[in-house]
Amino acid sequence: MSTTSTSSLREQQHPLIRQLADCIEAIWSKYLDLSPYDLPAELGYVEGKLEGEKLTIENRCYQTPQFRKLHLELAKVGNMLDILHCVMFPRPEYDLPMFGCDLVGGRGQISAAITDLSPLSPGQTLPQSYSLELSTLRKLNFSQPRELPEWGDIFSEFCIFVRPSSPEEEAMFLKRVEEFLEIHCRSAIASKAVSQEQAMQILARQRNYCMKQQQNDKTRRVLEKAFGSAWAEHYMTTVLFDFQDVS
Ligand code: BLA
Repeated sequence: MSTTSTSSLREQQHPLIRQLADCIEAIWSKYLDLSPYDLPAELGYVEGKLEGEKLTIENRCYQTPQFRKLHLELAKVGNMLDILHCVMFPRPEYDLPMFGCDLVGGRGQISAAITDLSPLSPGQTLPQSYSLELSTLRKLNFSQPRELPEWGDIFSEFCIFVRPSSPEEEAMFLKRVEEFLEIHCRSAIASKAVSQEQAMQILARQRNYCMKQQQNDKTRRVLEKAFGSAWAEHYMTTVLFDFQDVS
């Protein structure tokens, strides 16, 4: 399946967001066997108003044999806020971490750039092959690192959370996301299904990851102000961070 159809929103986004969106889709189509994933009705493209500014959300979703959902979202609030949100939800039969990335910017400056391969294995550790490969990546120094919120204990030691302060730092961030995605997609297509028992544990970890992410008040506030609190709750629990209940 081709991912190259044009997006109207993408052309209007901060250049780093545009480049990152292109990079994510290029790596997905290079490695993964993509099929369509249908979002709940009415949630693919949404518009609302935030403080008199138009909030537009554009979603791209796929599934693959190893991932139950690949989600790439671009959002824009007038000229105030540009957002890229991306999560790869593995199927619980595979012992794979959660890839996540969030870029938030406005008026020409990215204020938050975060990316991680977050562990879902029992014991909250990454599979050994990931730890080994990620350890070989060069240590990055950003001049403005940011502190994770309280719910951020889901992230790994390899998580990057910064305010990029120059074009060089933006390029460094983009490159690191590309490295994470290359490692992740190559590992995913080579991975073997785990036992039913292990899958249940992984499912519980995925649920924990999503519940923690649902505690992000900064995301919730933007959505609540534009669409109301019931819609924000629905969107955060069915589109951004949905999970299957552990029976
Ligand atoms: C921060 N997320 C933010 C911020 C905003 C949003 C406005 C604050 C930016 C700042 O402090 O500079 C808003 N993000 C959104 C909205 C959407 C979105 C509206 O994705 C979607 C429509 N968030 C994720 C993922 C990760 C993530 C996948 O969606 C990580 C893998 C992390 N975002 C994340 C973190 C913060 C953040 C850790 C900082 C939260 C804080 O400082 O409290």
